[in-house]
Amino acid sequence: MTRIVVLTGAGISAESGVPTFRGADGLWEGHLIEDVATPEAYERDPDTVLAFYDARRRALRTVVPNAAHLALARLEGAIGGDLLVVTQNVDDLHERAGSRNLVHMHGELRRALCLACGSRPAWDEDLIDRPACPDCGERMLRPDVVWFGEMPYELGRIENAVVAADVFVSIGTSGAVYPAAGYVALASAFGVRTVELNLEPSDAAVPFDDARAGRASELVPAWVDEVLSARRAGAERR
Ligand code: BV8
Repeated sequence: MTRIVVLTGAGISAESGVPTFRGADGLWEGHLIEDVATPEAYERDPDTVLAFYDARRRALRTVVPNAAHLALARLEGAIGGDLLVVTQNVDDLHERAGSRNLVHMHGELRRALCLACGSRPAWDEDLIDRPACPDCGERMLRPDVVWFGEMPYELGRIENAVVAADVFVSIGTSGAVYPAAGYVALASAFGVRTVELNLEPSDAAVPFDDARAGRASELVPAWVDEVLSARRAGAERR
């Protein structure tokens, strides 16, 4: 069966109203992402960083998944474990659309990380008031989000899935941030077919076998329909 790894970035959530990082509105509450998404910024000015993430966590309550998130969940419903979605996004729109085979390589807005005990509790409230960790009681919670210079989550699992896939699909990402931006080159080196569904061609490390320009809410459902009809045709031939 065709094993598919999908990598998503901010562009898949753009039509849900979640601003991207490097588009025209690429500032977050007036900040450059590289200036606030770092451990140094948190050390230097924790309140600014905590307020930045509190605002983004609260904003999640005002947005809903779009047709692209729903199409990926529909694909998982049809092919189950043959699909893995790896997202760079820290929003919860893939989960709310129904995706379960999902890796948040850059963490999640709706989770906190305790600097005292290391626990990662689900979290929906503000962190600016230094609430107590539900596990150890210490007041040292930060957003469970991977900042620049920090190690992303589940890299081994992701790389193993990419090299073993039949198709690697990159959706809504500028290919600006590593190691995520390197996955297309890894896939290509292992003979995996590569597809890009993006508003405009990204400055990818290597060219995609199939690059389609357009909005995710249109490109992704159409691509999922193609995959499912090809599987049906294949099943009928057997
Ligand atoms: C690390 C969470 C050590 C925070 C984020 C080489 C190797 C390894 C590391 C590096 C390297 N070179 C440099 C580095 C360091 C650094 C890095 O890559 N820096 C860049 C700036 C050069 N990387 C790191 O620090 C990473 N950690 O390296 O650890 C290591 C070393 C080796 C191996 C392993 C580990 C950690 C990076 C994680 C940072 N955290 N996010 C938060 O969200 O607040 S990054 C943030 O930007 C996002 O999470 C995302 O990952 C990233 C890129 O953003 P995109 O998702 O692509 O969004 P963007 O706005 O850029 O683009 C949107 C795209 O969508 C556009 O193309 C647009 O055209 C398109 N679009 C828009 N609308 C639509 C659309 N497409 C379709 N439909 C639409 N409607």
